[in-house]
Amino acid sequence: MARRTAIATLILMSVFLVNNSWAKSVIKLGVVTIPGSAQNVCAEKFKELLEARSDYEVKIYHSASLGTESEILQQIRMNTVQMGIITDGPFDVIVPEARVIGYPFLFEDFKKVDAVLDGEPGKKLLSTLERAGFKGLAFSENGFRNLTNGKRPVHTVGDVTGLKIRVMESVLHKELWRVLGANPTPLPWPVYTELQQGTIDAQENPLSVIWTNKLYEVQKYLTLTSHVYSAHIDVACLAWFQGLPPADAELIRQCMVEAARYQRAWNRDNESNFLNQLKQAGMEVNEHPDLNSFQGKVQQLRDMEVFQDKAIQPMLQEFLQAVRK
Ligand code: EAX
Repeated sequence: MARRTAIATLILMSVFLVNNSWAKSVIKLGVVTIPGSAQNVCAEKFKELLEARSDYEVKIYHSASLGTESEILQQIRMNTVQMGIITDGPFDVIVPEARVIGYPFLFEDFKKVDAVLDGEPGKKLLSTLERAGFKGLAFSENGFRNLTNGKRPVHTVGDVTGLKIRVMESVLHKELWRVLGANPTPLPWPVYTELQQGTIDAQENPLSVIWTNKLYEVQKYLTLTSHVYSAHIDVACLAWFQGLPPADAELIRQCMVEAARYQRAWNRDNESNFLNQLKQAGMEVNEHPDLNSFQGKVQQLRDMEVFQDKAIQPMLQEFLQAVRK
């Protein structure tokens, strides 16, 4: 009898142990960027928070190990990857409304960004993503994007003429740089090699990206254009998310909201640091370009198809009204 009980206990214990390790659900999370990048700061924080509060294990796939941002988005839709922290640019091919975040010169400063993205307009945009199979959880950020190039100092929009510039795989960004007079080529991230080899002359990204990826080694000139604000949209596969126990889903959402808030503060606290380091690394920086000349040109873009599309107009009007408040 005693033997039987012992065996039964052993079986129970092993079932418990096996179950316990197997029960640990793994969440695959994709980012295209290298450790230390803006996306990764958010991903790491999310992992830390969720793992501390639950049995989930978050596996971060970074440095393009899952492919480009557009490819990660497809994998999230198919639930082969459950979550991603993806720059807003590539979303606009799938959900054109996502383009409104990158409406040129929309946000005056980070305060406006937070008011709009954390407010009703941002919430509406996140739910619009459901149409395409994404659960929009939060916005973390890349930041305001600035132009770098290896050819010449850029002061006015005229200096951009003919520059071969790499843009994100985004309808908006390609059109924007065409209107500004450059010669845009959509390419997935990263683009260090193309810049080094000179197949492209220029690119545009926030200061953190330029610093983290050592673009100062291959680009001499930096112009603080802040032409668009660039968010990351932190998403999950909608079908997967909806299949979770509601308390788990809410915990995941909450952890991502907190991680995003933490990451935005990190980005902002470090901006002037990044700029100083870029100067020290030898970049020639134009901190006060003639932004009026850029704004004058993008006026055309605002009246164009990329923003006039009927699907985009209501969202755009909502964003425009919100920044005026
Ligand atoms: O963070 O493709 C891009 O230019 C993005 O900004 C990229 O995710 C780097």
